[in-house]
Amino acid sequence: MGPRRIAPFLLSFFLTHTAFAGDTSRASLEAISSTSNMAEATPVAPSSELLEWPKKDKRRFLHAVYRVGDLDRTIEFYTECFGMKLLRKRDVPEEKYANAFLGFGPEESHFVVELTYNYGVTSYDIGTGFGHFAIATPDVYKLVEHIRAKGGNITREPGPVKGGTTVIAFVKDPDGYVFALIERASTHDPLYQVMLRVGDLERSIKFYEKALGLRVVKTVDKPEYKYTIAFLGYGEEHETTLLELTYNYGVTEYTKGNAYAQIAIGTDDVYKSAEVVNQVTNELGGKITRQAGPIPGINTKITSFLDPDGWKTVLVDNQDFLKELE
Ligand SMILES: N[C@@H](CCC(=O)N[C@@H](CS)C(=O)NCC(=O)O)C(=O)O
Repeated sequence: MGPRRIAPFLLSFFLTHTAFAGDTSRASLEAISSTSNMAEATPVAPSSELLEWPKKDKRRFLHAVYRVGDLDRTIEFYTECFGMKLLRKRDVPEEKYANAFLGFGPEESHFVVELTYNYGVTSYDIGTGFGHFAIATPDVYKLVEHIRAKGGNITREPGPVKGGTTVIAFVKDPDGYVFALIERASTHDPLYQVMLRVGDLERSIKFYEKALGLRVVKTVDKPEYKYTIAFLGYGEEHETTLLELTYNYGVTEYTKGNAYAQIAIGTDDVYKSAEVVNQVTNELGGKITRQAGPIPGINTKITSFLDPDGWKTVLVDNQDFLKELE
C-alpha cells in the first residue's frame, strides 16, 4: 500500500488555522493535534455537523463598510438628511485612514455604516454591481421633502415601485452611493438592507445559505422588468437586516469599483465559521481572503472571504466586537 494521503479537507483546515506565524491560539493547537494523528486518519466526507454550524451560531449583521472622499461631508449628510447618529469615530494616522460609524441606534443592537476615509483620496468608483442601502420610513414623501430641503439629490421621485405598490424613492449621497427610501409602517431598525447585484441568483442563494446560514425570507420575480430578487436574513422579514440580491436577466458580470468594501457579520466562533466557508468556496466558488485569526494590535478575531461574484464578507468574533465598543 502506498503512503496515506492527507485528506484534502484536513489539510485545508490546517492551512486555514495557521495563517499567523507564531500563533498558538486554540484553533492552531487543535489543528496541529489533528494533523499529528494524520498517519492514522481515514479520509472522511466534510462533516455535516460542521455545515450545521452557521445555522446554530449567533449571527447578526454588524455593519457595511465603504469608502468616502470626505468624512465630515458624509457625516453631515447622513445626520441631517437621514437622521442617523454619529456613533463613533477613530483616526489611524499611522495607517493614513479614519473611520466614522453612523446608524439609527447603538452598534450592540443595530446595523450601521462604517465609513472609511483614506487620507488624500477624495473620490471613488462605485462600479455597477453595488445597488444601494435601504432606509425604512413610515412616510417616504415626507422624508424626501426633508432631504430636498437640505439640498439632497433625489434621483427617483417617491411613488409606488414599478410593478408593485410599496412606495419608494432613491437618494444619492455626496459620493454617489444610492440610498433607497422604502415605506414601512414600522421597523426594528431603519437601516435595514444592502442591495448587491449578482450574476447567478441560485448559486448566490446556495452560497449564502451554506456559508453564512442566511435564509431566504422572500423572493420577487418581475419578468416584465427582467429581474429576480432574493432577500436573505437571520430572522423574519420585518425583524432582520436583509441582504437583497438582484439578478438582472442575462447579466452575469458587474464592475466592483473601489468604493464599496464589505458587510461584517458577527459569529461566536470565527475559526469554525471560516472552516465552513472554506468548504463552501471549494464547492461553489469564491475564496477566503483572510485566514481566521486576531487582527494584530486590535486582537479582534476575524476572517474574510469573497462570494462567487467577488462580494466580500467579514466574519467578526462577537465577544471581541463588544470589547471594541467598550
Ligand atoms: N434593473 C434593476 C433591477 C432591480 C429593480 O428594478 N428593483 C426595483 C426595486 S425592488 C427598482 O429599483 N425599481 C425602480 C422603480 O420602481 O423606479 C437593478 O439592477 O437595480
